[in-house]
Amino acid sequence: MARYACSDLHGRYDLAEQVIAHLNPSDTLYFLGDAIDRGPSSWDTLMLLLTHPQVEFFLGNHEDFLCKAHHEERTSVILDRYQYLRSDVPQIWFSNGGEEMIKKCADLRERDPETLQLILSLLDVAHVEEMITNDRGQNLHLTHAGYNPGRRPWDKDELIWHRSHIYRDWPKDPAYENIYMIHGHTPIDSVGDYDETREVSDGPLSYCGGHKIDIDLGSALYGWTTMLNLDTFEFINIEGDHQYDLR
Ligand SMILES: [Mn+2]
Repeated sequence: MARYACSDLHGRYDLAEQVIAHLNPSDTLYFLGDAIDRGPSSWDTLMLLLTHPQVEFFLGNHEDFLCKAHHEERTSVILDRYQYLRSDVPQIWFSNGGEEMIKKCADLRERDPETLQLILSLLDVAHVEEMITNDRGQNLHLTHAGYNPGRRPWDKDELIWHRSHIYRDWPKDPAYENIYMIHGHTPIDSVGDYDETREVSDGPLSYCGGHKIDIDLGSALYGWTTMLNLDTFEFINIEGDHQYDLR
């Protein structure tokens, strides 16, 4: 019974299929969000991961676009903080690779509103954060964006959007010694501790004194993903079928 984490597949159905194929029947995959946008097959990737019985689905900031575009919060507090104050959610979503899903949702609203409603209700109950204890007794905190545990409480928007924690040190308080943060959201080559001699294909990036592990390999752009074994911290890297020219 293995437990894996994977994140930010961003429309790479070729990678999502391979990830699922690596699961034995008793394994669990914690998918830490951003199934959609940027890559070529957002809808298929979302459906596979959101409905698969072995997948625990976490909300990413791109799924948050989808939810907010269909709820009343078409301009939100967190988006304001990111200086999108004068744009509404669908505009921001479009400029962040959301074209396929915006069209798909418009089409569903017209022809198959039940399916759209089903997706929205599954995303409503998706995880935002989970703490699990692994076989080594380490407490692993799983979220899309990660955070520093020194200053709780974090709200839902921060847990799926926040980035500045990446540049902060892990708190010295012994209460946090046995906590490890597993997150996606920020591609590993954008993390401050990234070593330029490292390749994306080297896998997850352990940083912040080993307390944080970023598993976002920038799948849409680089065509790689990784499955981090949450008990052993070993990982399986997966290369996509093909590269896409995203320009
Ligand atoms: Mn992402």
